[in-house]
Amino acid sequence: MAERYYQPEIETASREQIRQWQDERLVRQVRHVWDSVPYYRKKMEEKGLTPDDIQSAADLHKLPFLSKHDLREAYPYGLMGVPLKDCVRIHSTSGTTGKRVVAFYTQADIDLWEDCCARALTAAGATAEDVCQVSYGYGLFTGGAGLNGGSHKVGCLTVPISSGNTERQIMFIRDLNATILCCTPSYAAYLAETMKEMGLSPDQIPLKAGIFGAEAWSEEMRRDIEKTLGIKAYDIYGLTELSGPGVAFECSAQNGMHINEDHFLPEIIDPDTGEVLPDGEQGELVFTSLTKQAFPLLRYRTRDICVLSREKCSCGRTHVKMSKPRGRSDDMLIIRGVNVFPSQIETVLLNQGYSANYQIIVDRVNHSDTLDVQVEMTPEMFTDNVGEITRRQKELTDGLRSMLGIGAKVTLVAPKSIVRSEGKAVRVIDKRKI
Ligand code: DLL
Repeated sequence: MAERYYQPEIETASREQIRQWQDERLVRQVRHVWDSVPYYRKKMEEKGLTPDDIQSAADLHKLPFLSKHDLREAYPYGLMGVPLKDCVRIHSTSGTTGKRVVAFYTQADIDLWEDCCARALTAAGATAEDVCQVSYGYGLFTGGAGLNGGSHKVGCLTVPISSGNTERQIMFIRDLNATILCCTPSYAAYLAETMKEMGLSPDQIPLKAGIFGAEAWSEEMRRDIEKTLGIKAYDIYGLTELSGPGVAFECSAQNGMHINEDHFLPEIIDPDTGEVLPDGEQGELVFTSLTKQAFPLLRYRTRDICVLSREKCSCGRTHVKMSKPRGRSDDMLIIRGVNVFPSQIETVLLNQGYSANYQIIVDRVNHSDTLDVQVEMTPEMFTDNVGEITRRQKELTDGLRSMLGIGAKVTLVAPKSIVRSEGKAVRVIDKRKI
């Protein structure tokens, strides 16, 4: 059997050991930030804190939060923890919700990031014998670079194809016998749809596992992709501000993602009050990076809403698990006063046999919010029988009403009429903000 990258001394360490690493690393990191990041030092001073107030992870709650707002205010160099000459790379977010976030890396930061990605690949079964096709975008986005580095560390033959050019993607998967596919779940669904149309059955597709993340996706979508491609589909989570993919990853249990707690210390807070919530309660995920040098964020509010669980995992790993984010608190739509997460809508659609090709359009007409959901019919259900379409639309409207508690206008559209995504899918158009 091929050698695995697995690091049981870290990944299955006792809780006491993990806590000890966190205590030591937090104390060191707070001192590092105090000495080298005036922006954060000022925030600590405003709260009357010095590094001496942080003796262990139990003192974490005393520290001030950092938010996206701080990152924008400090843009581009204000949160750096080392001189520019010690940095070797930047990555950046797409900036769709405002100014871009630019994150800096030393070589040590890159190494630890790639190590986290290698753990994720290993948990999905990758060894040096695998061919790993990295179809996340390369460039400023962290997906391509992160999984590329992780794949190298595992020793896979890495195919750095980036996203797009679907025909070429499929050609390489088949010609090079790619066994691991890394891309966004929406792109995986598109690749699966295309291969199905080409008449390829799962046993004609060499892939065995997929590492899909960077956007929210449902269990129903996982089942669809797994079935069409004949693979196991694993979730991976991360964000540019903390390095990129690999902050957390799924294991064979496929029910939650182990957070790499030796590098990232998680908390769940009430997004309205900032109060720390106990494990098992849903709230906003906050991370403290314990080991990063160039961009050492303390108590960074991710806006992602999820639950932490410390139940024993069948894979043997002891690091805490986060649930799939159920959406971002800033993705949450408030429609006629009701909180609506796009993932709830997706669940209804997939449960009724539709694909994840849909678009949610929110508008305000005569001072009242409107919710329109455009859904593609699958080729199998496609019909021009008006009675049948009306029946289906009503079925979906009823399903959405019982899930969301509000009415939505559903329009069924022809297969292939909604634009496919090669990276993160844009599924919500909120015209109220325009
Ligand atoms: O999306 C990093 C990444 C690349 C993760 C490839 C996984 C795979 P950003 O572009 O900075 O970084 O976006 C980060 O994406 O705060 C979440 O809201 C969302 N996100 C990331 N992974 C998941 C996931 C990358 N598995 C933001 N499920 C995060 C749901 C996710 N949402």
